[in-house]
Amino acid sequence: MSAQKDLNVGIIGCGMIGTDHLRTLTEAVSGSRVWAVSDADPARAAQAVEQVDPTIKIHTDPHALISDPDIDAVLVASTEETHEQFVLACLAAAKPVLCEKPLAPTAEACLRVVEAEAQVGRKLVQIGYMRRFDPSYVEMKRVLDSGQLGEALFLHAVHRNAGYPDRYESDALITATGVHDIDIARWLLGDEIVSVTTRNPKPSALVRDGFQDPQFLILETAGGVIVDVEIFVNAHYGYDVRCELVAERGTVSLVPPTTASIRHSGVDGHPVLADARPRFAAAFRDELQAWVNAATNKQVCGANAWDGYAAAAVAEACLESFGNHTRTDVRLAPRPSLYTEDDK
Ligand code: ISE
Repeated sequence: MSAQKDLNVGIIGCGMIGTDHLRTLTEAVSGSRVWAVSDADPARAAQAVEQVDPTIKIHTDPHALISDPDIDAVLVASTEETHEQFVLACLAAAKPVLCEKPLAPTAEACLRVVEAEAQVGRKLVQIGYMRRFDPSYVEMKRVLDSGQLGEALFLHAVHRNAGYPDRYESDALITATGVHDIDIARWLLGDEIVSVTTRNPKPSALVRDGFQDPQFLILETAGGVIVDVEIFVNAHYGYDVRCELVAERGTVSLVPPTTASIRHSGVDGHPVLADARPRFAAAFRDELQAWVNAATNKQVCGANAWDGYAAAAVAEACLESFGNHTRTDVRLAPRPSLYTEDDK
């Protein structure tokens, strides 16, 4: 019997995350090969392949990459306003697609993708919520699902970045950053978030006027679990993602990947990582390996299009509450039957 052929992947978007995925797929994932890339800036595409493997083909038109008969699966890492059109084109071509988060900038646009996939009648879309593959979160879910701690009661989450690019507005703390915590809460608890409240402390004096940083979200699930999320994107000292699950008989907390313990100048401590890339290196690698394995069989794993839509709908409710600080219901469209097998 012949060995299975490697999956030929096309990557759209050669910015930081697209180039990281290009490198990880090439160097650390088995069963795939990056066949072609495309970027709105052809020079950036050329630079990315030059750094990793100059034999990779460059498509100037991303739609030509999607329809290239040599491409089996597509990774979308372009700017978020372009995600919808590329994912819809992948669905029309019946090609598995891993789309970076968020699936699209609005819940309405995410829902169009959900509806298109439901029409196709089979799941092809995976969303890059990579925390679902992080060993610490995986262990947290395993312990909760084992039942040994009883039912979940609270989830306390902290999401701090050392610094944030100036081009972003206050909304991005929810739509680009807190959305990871929204997704992980839904996944860990196996429950939909039904209402949200955004409460903001006084902004840090170290950020520009009018930029609300930090922010605080309170999310309530259908099953009555309360999730609180601190988002602070100019925390200065480093990248710090924390999570503690409180259940009836115990708690589980994340242990960030440890490097070395350093004793220096009278202090014994662990260095704080600089950003998401070292912190979630294992998660990114395992996410890509799981996607390649699933896509080889024309399947997906991890967060699906419905998860992408639900996270966006919760984020939108948080933005609504940001304006008035009141408890706001999350309004979800009916879930197509394609996704009901994932119901917990
Ligand atoms: C950023 O927006 C991301 O998407 C990263 O994945 C996340 O880890 C980071 O903290 C966010 O700010």
